[in-house]
This record gives sequence, C-alpha cells and structure tokens, in this order.
Amino acid sequence: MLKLFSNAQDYGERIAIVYNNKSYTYKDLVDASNHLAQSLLSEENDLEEERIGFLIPPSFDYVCLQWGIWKAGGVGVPLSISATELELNHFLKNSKISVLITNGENIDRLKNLTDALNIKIKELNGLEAKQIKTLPNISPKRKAMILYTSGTTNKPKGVVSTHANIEAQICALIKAWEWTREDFIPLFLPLHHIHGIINSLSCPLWIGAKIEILGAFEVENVIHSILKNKYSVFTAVPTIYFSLLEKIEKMNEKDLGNLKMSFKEMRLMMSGSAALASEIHKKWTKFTDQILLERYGMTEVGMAISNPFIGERRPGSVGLPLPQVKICLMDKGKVIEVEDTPGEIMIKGPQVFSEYWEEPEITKKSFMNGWFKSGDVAILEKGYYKILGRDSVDIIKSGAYKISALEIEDTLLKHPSIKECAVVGIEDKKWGEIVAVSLTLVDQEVISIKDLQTWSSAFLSNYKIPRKMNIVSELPKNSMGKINKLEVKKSFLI
Ligand code: MLC
Ligand code: AMP
Repeated sequence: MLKLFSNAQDYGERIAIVYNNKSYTYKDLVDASNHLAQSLLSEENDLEEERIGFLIPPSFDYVCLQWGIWKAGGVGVPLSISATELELNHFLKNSKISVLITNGENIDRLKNLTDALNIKIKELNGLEAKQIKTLPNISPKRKAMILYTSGTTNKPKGVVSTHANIEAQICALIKAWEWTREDFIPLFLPLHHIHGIINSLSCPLWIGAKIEILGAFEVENVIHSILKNKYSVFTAVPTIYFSLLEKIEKMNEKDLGNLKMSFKEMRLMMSGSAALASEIHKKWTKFTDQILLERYGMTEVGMAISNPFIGERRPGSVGLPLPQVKICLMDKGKVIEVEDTPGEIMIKGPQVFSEYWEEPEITKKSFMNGWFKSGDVAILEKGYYKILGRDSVDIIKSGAYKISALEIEDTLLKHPSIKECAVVGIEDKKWGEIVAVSLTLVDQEVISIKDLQTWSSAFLSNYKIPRKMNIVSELPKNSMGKINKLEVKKSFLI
C-alpha cells in the first residue's frame, strides 16, 4: 500500500479535516476513500491508470475522491471549478478522461460537453460500491496525477506525476519544514495546483496533522478563522499576503491586536508560487514578527528550493535546494560555477515529473542530460539562490496563476475587430504581474475594455483580461518581422 494511505490507517481517530464546521477523522477518510475506490472499480480489479477527471470544490469529498482514484489505480485529473467550457474541453479531451466526477449542480451544465466527447459523467454522491473487494497494490512508479499548466505552447500541457514523485515531494517538505502531527493548517488555495495539493493538503495528511478547508480565499473568512483557531502553519501566495495587509491596515485596534497575536504564534508562515516583493516581506514582519519563509517550486517538480526553517530566511532569495533536489544554473549549455552570474535553473531529483502527457517531443526538449529545464533564471548570491525572472516574456504570473500570453493572443485574434495583438505581463504590487494588451484594429472598428473582457472570459478563466490596454496604429516589430514584446512592455511602463 502507498505510504500516504498506510500512514492514515495508523492515525485512526485523529482529526484529519475540518470542513463546514464538521470534523472528519483519518478513519473517516480511509473508509470513505476505500468505498469510492471500490465504486470506481466496479467490476474491474485495477483502473490501470485510467484518467478520472474530478471537478469538486475543495472539501472533505474532494480528498476522499482524490484518494479513492489513487487507491483504485487511476490517474486523478483535478479540474478548476472556474474553468470555461472551452478549457474543460481541452483538459478532458487531451488527457482522454474516461469518467468525469462532479457535484449534482454541475451535471446539467457539463452534460452536453461530456456527451460530445463520449465521456461518462457521474455525480459524486451517487457513487455506490456494488461489492467489497480487495484494492489493487499500486506500485509507486505508476502515474498518479495530471495537472494542467500553461507554458510557451498556446494550450496548457498535462504534467504527469507518479506516486513516487508525489511521495518525494511530500517527504522533502516534511523534513525541511519539520512538519509534525500536532500541526494545524488552513487551506484556502485552489486544489488543481501543486501548491494547494502538496503543501497545504498532502503534507499534513502524510504526517497525521489537521487541516481546516476554508474554500477559495476570501479575506474576511480567512481572518475570521485565524482569530477563531490556533493554526500552526500557514502557506499562501504573495497576492494573499498583499490582500491580508490591505485589510489589516483598515482594522480596529482590538481585532488587530488579536490577529497579530494569532499570526505571531504560528510556528511557520510561508510564501511562494510567485516572487514576494520585499515591501510585503518587510511589512509582514513588522506586523507579525514573523519572517516569511520564501520557497520556489513548479508544477513539474513540486517544491525545489527553500529558505531554511532554522537559519537565515533571506528576503528576496529562495534559499537552498530541498532534500534530494539537485540544482544547477546553466547558460548556453554550460554549468555556471561562480556566484552572481545568471543562468537557467536546472532541476534533478525524485520529485521531478515523468512527462508531459502524450507530448514526447516537448518532454524531450524540456530536459538536458537528465536535468529539467525550468525556464526560470536565477543567480547564486552569497550561497542562496535568487530568482531573477522567466526567460520567456510569453509566461505571465498573475495572482500566482501561470498564464500563457500566447493563449490570450490566440483568443483575442478570434475577435472580428482585432487585426494584431501582443499580450505582456507588467509589474503590479498586488498581482505580481497584470495582463496588458496592445492591439491594432481592423479599419474603422472600435473596441472597449468591457468588450474584450466579455469576449475573453467566454474562453479563458482565472484571469479577467485585459487589465490595461493600448490601441496603436502599428505594433513595434523586430528585425524578423515579429511583434517586439519588449517594446510593447516598455510602452506600458512609461
Ligand atoms: C482577480 N482579479 C484580478 C486578477 N484576478 N485583477 C488583476 N489580475 C488578476 N490576476 C480581480 C477580479 O476581477 C476582482 O475584481 C477582484 O480582483 C477579486 O477577484 P477574485 O477572483 O475574487 O480574486 P481573489 O479571490 O482575491 O483571488 C486572488 C487569489 C487567487 C490570489 C486568492 O488568485 C488564488 O487563489 N491564487 C493562487 C493560485 C495558485 O494556487 N497558484 C499556485 C500555482 S502552483 P473586481 O473589480 O470584480 O472586484 C505554483 C508552484 C509553486 O506556482 O511554486 O507553488
Ligand atoms: P506553475 O507552473 O504554476 O507551477 O508555476 C511555477 C513558476 O512559478 C515557476 O517556474 C516560477 O516562475 C514561479 N515561482 C514559484 N515560486 C516562486 C518564487 N518564490 N519566486 C519567484 N517565482 C516563483
């Protein structure tokens, strides 16, 4: 049996999850996930890596289903609750999902889509085990999960992680961040991304700790829960710290005092998934006496580099490689041996994903001599890694979501009034980057931001674009005749 599950059996009556004011023990989780595994198996003995899509909001049910799929030998494909029909169409079709499991309220909405793709759609509450049978023995080498991530191709790619990858990702963090079964963590991050799935959910469950699932981040709700509970670990993205600070700055003295104390008493507060501005880092320390631990990760590798739990947590740096992770910086095929010289972060280790789903060529190009090419540029500075940014202008990180500029451009070019466009990310204090669009229009046409937002939101979720827009008569070109995005970016920054 996979260690995540055998551990859980040992934790028995300990509380695993608090959700909607109800507590669920590890035994509840083991029983419910076994039942779901048996129901998914139906007449089979092993799902043999069949892809099972699930569109379930963060909840106790979500975790039972994730575990049920794994226990039955399936590959779980967690999908974003806010994905548009077009995005879902891509995820379902691309990963060749056989069954989509969701809540009652989504069945009608998705039925046409799943029918068109010849995919079964099932309601989670309707899943019943016909017979009690022994669950398959799953080798850690088998595929466990596909997460979709945007990149320099215009459609998101499926990142395949094996059980062994997931175990290695969890174990590195348990060790580095000294997780214990006495920990208690609030979960408010989306559960179709690695940060939420590994750091907020799987680490505590591995060690026998307690999680309170709060649903999507909502500043009032999170503050209310922090005042009510004694959380010991907190992990969030920089935009969330920004939002908390915005709120805190407007609070009355009494609530402020209690909140300060609650934050101060936590044993560990972390930030990652995007760069943490030093201003937020400093303000947070001033407010809570907590020095945020910044770490660096990626869907393809889980967490790779982290400031230490004990030792210097340096603002602006991401620290040192996590246990079992090997890092080097490379420039034009050569390893950089000296400090202060930028190079691409290359990653090796048992955490590193196995492949991009059914994309052998892209997978091959993403590795060099066994090193995964992250696409992020960093330097080593006084022994710590410091991220300088992405090597591609086509990748935007906004609210810690990775966004492909190419995917947005593709969508905008379908608009009948748009002749040419360039999408770039521009710096923003709250969001890290915001999406900016430069357009040239078909003669005599006019377009408003509202028009564009309505148009793009039909295709793309997560990012309500555009935040900023330029309409120009001609976009700057480079010598190859391609749109010069750096020039476009500059035009927004002036
Ligand atoms: C939303 N808004 C934006 C925006 N998103 N504005 C600019 N840019 C964006 N990207 C606007 C909305 O239009 C709305 O405006 C207002 O902000 C509130 O919208 P919301 O959707 O309710 O936002 P909020 O709930 O505050 O969400 C922000 C967030 C969320 C940061 C909580 O984006 C989030 O959960 N991000 C985490 C993503 C994540 O987990 N990434 C990890 C990937 S894994 P109005 O005008 O209508 O009020 C990874 C690896 C690793 O990166 O290292 O971990
Ligand atoms: P994703 O593909 O959504 O998993 O996002 C991974 C990317 O997030 C990385 O390649 C980095 O570009 C970015 N990232 C993650 N953590 C950090 C960090 N601490 N500082 C800067 N960028 C980060």
